[in-house]
Amino acid sequence: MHSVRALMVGLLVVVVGLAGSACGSSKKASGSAGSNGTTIDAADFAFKPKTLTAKAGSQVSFTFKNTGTVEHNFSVTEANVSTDAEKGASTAVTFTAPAAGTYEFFCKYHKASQGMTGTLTVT
Ligand SMILES: [Cu+2]
Repeated sequence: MHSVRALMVGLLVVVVGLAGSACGSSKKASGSAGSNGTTIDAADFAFKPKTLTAKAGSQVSFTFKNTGTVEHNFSVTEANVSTDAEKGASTAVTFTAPAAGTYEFFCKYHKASQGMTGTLTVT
């Protein structure tokens, strides 16, 4: 009797433990905008997410994915980065974060016409 009860409690701990870890990992996967290893989507005509954060001088790398129907671009003037992605294509973007401050990232093709921009915050 006693051992059955102990087993039940043990199972409950395992189930709760699994649920807890599954929840934690899914949280991690969705990520906060701008963490290395994340993805920035470019649709017609907006970035998703529209914010990116990084530490000054650190290497920023992410997957730039064009989910739109026309070519898009990811540029940060101050970081000397300008990367194109054809429609439906994904490309790796890597650059060194500039000094602390707030910068604009943008699609050079649709910034002026569609306001396709986002904000890079460097701390
Ligand atoms: Cu664009």
